[in-house]
Amino acid sequence: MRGLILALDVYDRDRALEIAECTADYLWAVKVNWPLIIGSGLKIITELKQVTGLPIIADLKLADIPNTNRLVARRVFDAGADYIIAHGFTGRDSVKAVMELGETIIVVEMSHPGAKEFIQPVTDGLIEMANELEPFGVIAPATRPERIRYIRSKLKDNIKVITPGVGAQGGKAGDAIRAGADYIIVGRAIYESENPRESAREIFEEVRAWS
Ligand code: OMP
Repeated sequence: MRGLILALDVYDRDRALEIAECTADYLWAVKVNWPLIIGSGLKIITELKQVTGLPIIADLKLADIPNTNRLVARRVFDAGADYIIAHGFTGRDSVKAVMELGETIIVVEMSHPGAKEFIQPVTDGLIEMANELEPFGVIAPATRPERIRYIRSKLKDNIKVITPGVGAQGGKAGDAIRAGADYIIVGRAIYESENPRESAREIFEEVRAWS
């Protein structure tokens, strides 16, 4: 199964709910990051679930000691998040603290240019950890389809590859899917569009065409 994830990086509650509702038909899940949590509070997770009926991914990129990761993750899962994104570079114990509470997605490489400085050199180790812990999925860059292909080739089949970087960051949904992505994350190309529903539909069709 392939699907589209909306990165709902707006501050405002009403706008977030409006965009999520009008695009929901084309989404597999809605991803909530710090901008929306800071702007609208943690309850936005519960509200988005009610309005869309879709899984909610809390993209907190947790990167702390196990106890702090646990304290944060517990409240976020309690609010209704179905998945939490955590960094892997903090080590197995920190990641396990999140995984013990719910479904987890581990960052093994990022989509921005700076990811080449420190994250890409340790991607192999992060993949190894993911294969051992078997999280729901890993984050890989849609801006570098060759890296998606590489990561997919090293990863156990039951671990999903989830790729941000389509649209505003220059990646293409079709390229990412052909390289092995299971899910495409798109933010600005949808929520900054004059017609978010139509933009979501177009990307959804592209994902479907290459699936
Ligand atoms: P747009 O660039 O607006 O499509 O948004 C991309 C979304 O994916 C944002 O919420 C980012 O925080 C997130 N993201 C990346 O862009 N790159 C990464 O390497 C990882 C993530 C993520 O974990 O979702």
